[in-house]
Amino acid sequence: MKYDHKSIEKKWQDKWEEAGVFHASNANSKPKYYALIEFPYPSGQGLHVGHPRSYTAIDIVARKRRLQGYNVLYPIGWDAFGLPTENFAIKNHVHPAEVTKKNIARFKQQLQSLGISFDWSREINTTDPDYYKWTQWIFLQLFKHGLAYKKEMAVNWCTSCKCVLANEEVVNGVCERCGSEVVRKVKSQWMLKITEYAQRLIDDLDLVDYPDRVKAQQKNWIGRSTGAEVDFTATTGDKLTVYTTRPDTLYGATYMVVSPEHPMIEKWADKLKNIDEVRAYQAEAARKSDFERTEVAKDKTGVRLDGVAAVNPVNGKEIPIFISDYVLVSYGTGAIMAVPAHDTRDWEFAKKFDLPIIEVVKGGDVEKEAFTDCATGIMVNSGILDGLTVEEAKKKITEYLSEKGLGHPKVNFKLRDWVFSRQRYWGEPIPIVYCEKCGYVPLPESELPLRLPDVKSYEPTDNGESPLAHMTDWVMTTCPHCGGKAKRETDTMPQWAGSSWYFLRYIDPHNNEALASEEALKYWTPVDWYNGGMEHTTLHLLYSRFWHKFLYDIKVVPTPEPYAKRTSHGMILGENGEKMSKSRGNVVNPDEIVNEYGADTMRLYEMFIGDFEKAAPWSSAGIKGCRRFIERYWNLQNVLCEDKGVRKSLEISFNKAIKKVGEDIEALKFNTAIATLMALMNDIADAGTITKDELKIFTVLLNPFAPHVTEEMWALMKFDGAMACQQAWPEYNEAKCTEDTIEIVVQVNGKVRARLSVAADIAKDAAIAAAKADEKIAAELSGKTVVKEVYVPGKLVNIVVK
Ligand code: ANZ
Ligand code: ZN
Repeated sequence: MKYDHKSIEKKWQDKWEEAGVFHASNANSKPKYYALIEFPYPSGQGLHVGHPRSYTAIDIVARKRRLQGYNVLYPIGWDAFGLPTENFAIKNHVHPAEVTKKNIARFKQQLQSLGISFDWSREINTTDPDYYKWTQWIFLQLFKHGLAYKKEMAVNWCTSCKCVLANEEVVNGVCERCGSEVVRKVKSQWMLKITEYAQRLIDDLDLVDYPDRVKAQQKNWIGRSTGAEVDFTATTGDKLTVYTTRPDTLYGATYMVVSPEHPMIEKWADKLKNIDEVRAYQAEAARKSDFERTEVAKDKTGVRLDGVAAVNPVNGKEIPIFISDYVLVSYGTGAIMAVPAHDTRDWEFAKKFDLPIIEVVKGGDVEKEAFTDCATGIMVNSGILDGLTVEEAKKKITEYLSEKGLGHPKVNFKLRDWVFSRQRYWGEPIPIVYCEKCGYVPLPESELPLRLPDVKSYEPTDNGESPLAHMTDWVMTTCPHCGGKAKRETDTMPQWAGSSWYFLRYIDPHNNEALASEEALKYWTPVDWYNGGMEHTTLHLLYSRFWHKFLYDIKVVPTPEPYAKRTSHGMILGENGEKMSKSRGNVVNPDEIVNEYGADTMRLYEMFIGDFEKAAPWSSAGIKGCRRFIERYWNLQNVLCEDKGVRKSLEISFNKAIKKVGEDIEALKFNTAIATLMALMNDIADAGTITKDELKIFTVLLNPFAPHVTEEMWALMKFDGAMACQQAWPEYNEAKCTEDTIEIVVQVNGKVRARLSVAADIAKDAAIAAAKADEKIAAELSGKTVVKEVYVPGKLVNIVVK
């Protein structure tokens, strides 16, 4: 019979759905397993061949877990709010909801054609009012707990998207999405206090299994830094506090710098002789992004505040104060003590403005460059600190300052609060009204969802207001608190809102009373395995950990962390090794691959393409090789023999393959798992025939990778009423996994009772298990209590019983 992927694949997709074999159940005595992939944004381009790399990998894990007897939840949904849809809607004059509906239909059809074992009965959509009701509900809880607040602030403004961006969305000074210039704009914004969770977001990384690079990136982003705050006094009598990580270098401070936005400048305005020059500099700095301002390579600029100076608290020396844009208002105290001998930026600034450079740690040549790498250096020119190591000096000076009331130890974080409002239409309305009498008032929960009204035009306005602001009827409302006139918030939430908690909704997606029932949350959380992109490490992954911790604090979820294990896949590149893109003309259409070669080949190929965690270029030749392998498997039905069981000649091949495929799946080594199956196929070909039992095992091993063809084989062979995906994952015998066997003796209470042939490198547990599985030993042990088990490697097992 010829292998016809088209008829086979559609048939089994329908059968699975009819039988509901991938539906997870919330009332189940089996152990649970929650497998998760980052739900897609249903873009107009349809599915990219990169999507199935992640989905297939976790599908393999999910399918294997089902075969291992778990109740598996592997859900899917749509992260459907966001700019591309809105921009498309503006350009083509269609409602974003219409665009979303169409895009979802296409994505769904494409995903279903791949035979991924999603539980479609739990499909969610972040733009569905029944879903965003709960996104709004969470926002209200944040507001009620003081973690959502409104603030006038300079924000990142994308000149092309006409929209505020979070710090995380600004990459190398440009908009992450469109690559356009990002400028500073002062606007009133909704903010979320993620900074309140900074320490816990670091500490609790110890509770989870994430790749080291992901943990490191999150820690870096949160940026915990320890040092001290030190009070300098200005000649005006005002206190000027700095944050420093190097209090030991205090004697080397030869000038101070305050950020151009520092409030003290206003206070000193009438004392400054060069106030015009200062103002001009402030205006210039306001136009730059933090990225531009803090770039190390950038030429240092600044203006000396003419008319005031500062006094160094430890030696009473008077030093000048500058404003410069390399000091940010939003970090530390917005003011620094500058130590040019030991800080590169200060050194460059001092050279340019001809300021003194005083060496306080010995070991470098501070006339040539700043000596920064001085952890082992000895203090000089430092009064009470002379002769100490840097570490000793840090401790001593901090104690000294604390005693004198001149400073104290201080921890700072780079992490900033999350700018949460967007001046766009296609997002969740923020359920807050503004009343002149009562201020910002939350909508009563009974009024959720606050639906997104229809508007005539989705164009953002140049003055930075959301299109909702034009909807006078919708905007004008009454205050839930005093009943007086009030205005609705017209900004919407960012795209990250819906994805910050979506994995909780899958658990109980049709619940009208709560975001999910307590019972269901208790059963399913945390997510056992979550795979997604590295690009989300400091965005979605961090945001959702923050929301989850908040929900944990208010007792909505039972676990402090949302995801027990996180992994990341590499990108799939074009055949030329470059990123796939329309402009490069190297985009592979998944529909064409599925159509021509079948979903099983596509799946197998994407898993075989290379190291899962690394980028890999597409290869047409590779696709053909995978197709040939599936055809070889299909043709095994022509070489069936009458023998029973696994034949002696293939015993080692099968045991080895079961072991290796199982272990490789757990370690994300899908490519070597497939290579193992290919080697097993070769061994079978050498044997010339296959027994039904051997074919059964091969079929179950291959099933998570190529689910359709294996189902068809199972049915054709009339193996056993149920489907291949409902069988048990095969077991292996450790002793039969390697040709390299040795003989060990098995003793019971010191008497030799059996001799066993086992793998030479057998582990203790496996050796003892093999011993107990032996018939004679089992008989010896029956009815007795094992009190001790000893394994002397390569020699013997002794079991002591009572
Ligand atoms: C004196 C000093 C001497 C410093 C030295 C460094 C080396 P992290 O590790 O990033 O926390 N700083 C403090 N506030 C700043 C701001 N708002 N804008 C720009 N720079 C600021 O770095 C803390 C160090 O960065 C602080 O320690 C301060 O310079 C500077 F040999 O103080 B240091
Ligand atoms: Zn009111």
